[in-house]
Amino acid sequence: MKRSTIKTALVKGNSPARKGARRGATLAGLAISSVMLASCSPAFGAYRGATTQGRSTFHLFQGFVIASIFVGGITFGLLFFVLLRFRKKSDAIPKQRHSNVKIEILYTVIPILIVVGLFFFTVKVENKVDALSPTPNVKVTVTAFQWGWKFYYPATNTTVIGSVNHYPQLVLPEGETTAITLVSQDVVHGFYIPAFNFSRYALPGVVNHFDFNPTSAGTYIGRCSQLCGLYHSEMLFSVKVLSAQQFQSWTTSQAGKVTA
Ligand SMILES: [Cu+2]
Repeated sequence: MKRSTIKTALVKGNSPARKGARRGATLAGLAISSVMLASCSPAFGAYRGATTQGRSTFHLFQGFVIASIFVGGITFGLLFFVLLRFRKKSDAIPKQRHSNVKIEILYTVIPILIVVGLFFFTVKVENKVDALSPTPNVKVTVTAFQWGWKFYYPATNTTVIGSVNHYPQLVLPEGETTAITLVSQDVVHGFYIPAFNFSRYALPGVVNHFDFNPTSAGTYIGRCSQLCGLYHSEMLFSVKVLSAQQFQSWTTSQAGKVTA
């Protein structure tokens, strides 16, 4: 093929490189669409959240992952397009230009808008997770200590206390608001319930308040998420979410008791 013919083909956009780039873009598009369509609401390996608060955190995480798939897809798509479209085809020196102000403004403004968007949704969800109900149905004081947890229900004077050999259970009602007061008796601990997408420091001298609105009955694992000493790994507990009725009978049966 003559050089002039190749040149004409390039100008007309029928070059093999262009076809390759188009094929690459189609494949990238298909890969992204298949990830999106694999499930209507993919969890991306996260817990879906067994409380209304945890559910909001999950939706925020989902949004972040979807945003990163889009950004990554566009970035890699453009990268491969440029690699294929503008690879060396002849010894001719390509058209030289100093800068492209429009593109520079575009790739500065778009990332700023993305960060502002992510920040906006993060603040919105954090406010929702930290919101405290003025009229909680149940109150529990959680005390972290080396190396266990104490759950105290002031309304019924019920105490559930754990030890290194016995993991305590925090019992909560489903569909109701439980106000938790979190304190530490000695060092810094971390009150972490993975299925609730929730973790908060238990700090000596600091009183933390937060609400849980469990949405599904079941038993969930909880643990200390802050290295707090020799038996830190033994600072496990469980959370049992009962129906409101079952919870009522549990509190009645446990009134005034101290259980380990
Ligand atoms: Cu701890």
